[in-house]
Formats: sequence, structure tokens, C-alpha cells
Amino acid sequence: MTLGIGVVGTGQMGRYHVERLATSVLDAQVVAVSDVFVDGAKQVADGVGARVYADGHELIADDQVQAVLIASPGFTHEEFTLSCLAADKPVLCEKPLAPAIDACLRVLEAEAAKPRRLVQVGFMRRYDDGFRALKAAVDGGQLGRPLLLHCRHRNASVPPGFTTDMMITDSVVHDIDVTRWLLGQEITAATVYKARPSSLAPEGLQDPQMVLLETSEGVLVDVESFVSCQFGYDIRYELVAESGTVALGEHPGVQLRRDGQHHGPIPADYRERFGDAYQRELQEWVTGVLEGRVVGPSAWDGYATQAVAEAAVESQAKGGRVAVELVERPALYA
Ligand code: ISE
Repeated sequence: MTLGIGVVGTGQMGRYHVERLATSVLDAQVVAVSDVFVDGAKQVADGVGARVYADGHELIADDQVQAVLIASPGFTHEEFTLSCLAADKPVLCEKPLAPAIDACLRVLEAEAAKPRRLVQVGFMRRYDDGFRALKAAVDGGQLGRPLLLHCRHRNASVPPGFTTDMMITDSVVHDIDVTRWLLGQEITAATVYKARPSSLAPEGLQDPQMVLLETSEGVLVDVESFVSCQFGYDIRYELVAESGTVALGEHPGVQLRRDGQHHGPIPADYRERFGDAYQRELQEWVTGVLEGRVVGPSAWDGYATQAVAEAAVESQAKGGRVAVELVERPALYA
């Protein structure tokens, strides 16, 4: 059996997913793509023999489209996800589920009324070997109760127009998601501290920052967000538990020792660092949908992450600790 997939949005991430779906994901076929920039969409469609739409809702209504991947700009995610829910089609929505809590809640409410989950949110780190090993170590319990989590999230640089709040909403959201998933706890408060800005950061960007998160069971989590670190894409994690620590290993690749020095590669960006994770995310989604289940990061995860992100953005703007309030978790996400 092959899953007919429609991809909404053929910008950078949309193209990245289309290429992977067309070349290396088993049992997947891209049957339609859409974008408001139709010429770009046509180019992508021609490469894989798919139909083209200017309007994502028309793509979702296409009978050949059995499942939808949304990679259009964040502000369109709510309407397209709701449209998929109305059509009863499984949907993998890139993060964010929606860029505002109210919008996330509307999606949550629409899905919670269904007998089964249809929505998955694109938090791909959960599919990375290293992050999975970290979770297995925490769940295995040999280290005792987690106490602290140190997260480092560094990008070499950011595109023009990247703003200080996007350091949270575009970048730290991944650390928020990993924290909740790794610890199996909700985040109850966020406090943001701004370091003096790097002279190499774009004008006006308050980079780097430290985000302090508190969880429901009292674990403290610090996240360094540094989006113009210059040297590469650098993701580090260390969990401190009662009787030991567990850390993500260095990215695989050869390590060279010569002339009294050692050298190793640093990935250029998240697509290189998490290429395998994206692959697994798509493959597990396709296989699951063909078997009638959606089990990846849920709309609840998308909502809870957005709620924490908004608290952190408020702390960024006003200073101080901001508490996170969540609605009651619907039974569908138990
Ligand atoms: C980017 O949008 C991503 O989603 C990456 O995973 C993240 O690490 C990066 O910081 C973001 O800008």
C-alpha cells in the first residue's frame, strides 16, 4: 500500500520534505503540492509528478490526498490543520502547531471531539538516535530521579528578519518540547535572562539568552539560546540525576588526531544535524498512518509548548518569572 500525500507549502522545509518523501520514504507518494507562490510549487511538483494547487484547502479536498504535510508559514497552520480535521485526514504539521495559544486551543478542541488522533506536530528531535538514547537512560531509572537539565542550542547564524522573540518561538520551542518529553512533566514557569549581545549578532538581536524553565516536579532546566554563534550548529544536552549524569554524544563523524590536535566536524545547520531524525519522523508517520494510527508529538504537545513559549516571550519583554497555566488535558491525549 502507498500513502498519497499532499504537501502544503513549498518553501525551504516543504521542498526538503518533498524530496525525502519522493526518494527515501517507503510507501509514500507525493501526489499534490500547494503554495501561494504557484511557480515555485510547479517546479517542485514537476520534479515528483504531483498536481499543483495555489490554495492549500483545495489540496486537502483532493480525493487522491490521503494525508497532509503542512510546511507553510506558521500563521497558516491553524486553518490548514482544521481543514484536515474537517476532512478526517491525518496531518503532520511543522512546528508551531499555531503561533498563538488560542489558535492551538481551537485545533485541540476540534481534534479532541474525534474518536482518534489525526494531528502530529513536527518536533523531530524525538526521532534522533541520541535523544532517544537519552530518554531510554532516563526512563530506565538507573540514574535515579532527574534534578537538572542543561540544554545548549546554538545556530551559526539566522536569516534576515529574525527577531529576539523568535529565539524562543522558532528555536527554544524544540528544547521546551524535549524537556516535556524527556522528563514526562509539564513546564510550570519560565524566566529569561539576556546576556550582553554578541557584537557579531545582527543589529538589535538580543543574542545570546538563558532561559530557565521549572517543571511540575521541580526539575530546573537551563537553555542557552545563541543563534549567531558563528562556528556551526551545536546542540548539547546533559541531564543530572540523583546518582549520575547522562549527556548527548558528539555528532557522529570521524575525529581526526594529528600534530598534537584533534579535529571533528560540526554540522552546519539543523537539516544536517537532524537529517536522520527527519527521515525517521517521516517514515514512522507514513507507516503509522497506513496502519491507522498517529502516535508522534500531539496537538497537546503543540499547545503546551506554545503556552511555555508565550510565557518565555513575556519574561523576555517584561523581565521576571512568568507562570504557565494549561487547560485540562482532554482524554484523547491521556
Ligand atoms: C529552526 O527553525 C529549527 O526548527 C531548528 O530545529 C532549530 O534548531 C533552529 O534553531 C530554528 O531556527
